[in-house]
Amino acid sequence: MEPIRSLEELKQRARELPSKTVAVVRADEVETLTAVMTAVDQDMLEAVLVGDSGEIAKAAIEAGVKIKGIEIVEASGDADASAKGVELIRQGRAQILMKGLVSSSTYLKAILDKESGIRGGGLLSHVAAFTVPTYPKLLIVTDAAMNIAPDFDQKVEILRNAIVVAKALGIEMPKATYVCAKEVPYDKMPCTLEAARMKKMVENGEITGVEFDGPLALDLAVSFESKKIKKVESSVAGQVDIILTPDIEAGNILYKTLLFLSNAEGAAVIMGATHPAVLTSRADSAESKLCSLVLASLIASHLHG
Ligand code: COD
Repeated sequence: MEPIRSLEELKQRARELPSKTVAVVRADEVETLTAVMTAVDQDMLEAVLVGDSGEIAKAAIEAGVKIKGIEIVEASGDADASAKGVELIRQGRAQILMKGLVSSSTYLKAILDKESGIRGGGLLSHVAAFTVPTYPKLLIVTDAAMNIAPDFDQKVEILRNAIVVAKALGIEMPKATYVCAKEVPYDKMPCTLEAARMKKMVENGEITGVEFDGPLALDLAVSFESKKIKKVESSVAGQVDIILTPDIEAGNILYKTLLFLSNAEGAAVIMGATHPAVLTSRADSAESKLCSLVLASLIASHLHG
């Protein structure tokens, strides 16, 4: 499959995929319902709404969407709704989980629950994909919202989860970097040493399915001009598909900079569980929530057919 180069292309592709079902945790939120019902109306997805049916009906009126015929699973409160949403995935009645008006940590804890959750074998992490007006292809950024201060092994897992997303987007051999403040290993900057160690792991075949260079500063990751000026020899510099950030602050600042200062459009998903889970922020637009849903649907098809 040809690589998907923008979120617009992603939405086109979603219409051609077999329809998946999304379980929406506390669907009584206007932007979430708007996104979900747009996807349903355009035959991209089916939905089960979880929450207080009275509140969901009110939100539907406010959003101006019709939810007649859509299944509602009654739940009261964040923890109950999160648990019931996760249960729908475990029962095979839904293949995508989506966060509505529920706190991120309650939602994530339900996914992670040892007894009743949907953990996969490895680490769960947040992966975002952006269409940026100044960049010619999708830019994947990780981890902006789940792992707070990952250690080195967790960063390797975070990279692996992002590689799965890139493959789902049709990028056969994604180019990835670990962004730091410098492009040479420097013992006073631990991230640069980690990036160099990761590069060795890729060279040794311990991490596969990716072309990796690091450390790279952000300018070198995305700018051929910078690569030329700094005379850096790298097949990755200037054209990365995946940016791994050192911690949640760096990831979140990059994520929000792209969205709020760079006119980017973003989609995001939690990877590493048995099924993809949408974790959007309350500030995200209905359009951004729709893109996240569509990304999750593409990943669900990639993972489970
Ligand atoms: N992947 C797999 N298992 C995990 C992960 C993970 N990313 N994180 C925790 N676990 C497991 C642990 O191994 C343990 O078994 C259990 O879950 C509980 O672990 P704790 O006690 O470290 O985790 P919690 O429950 O206190 O917190 C986990 C959260 C994901 C809720 C926490 O890391 C968090 O709050 N992250 C930030 C979420 C957020 O607020 N994002 C939005 C704003 S950016």
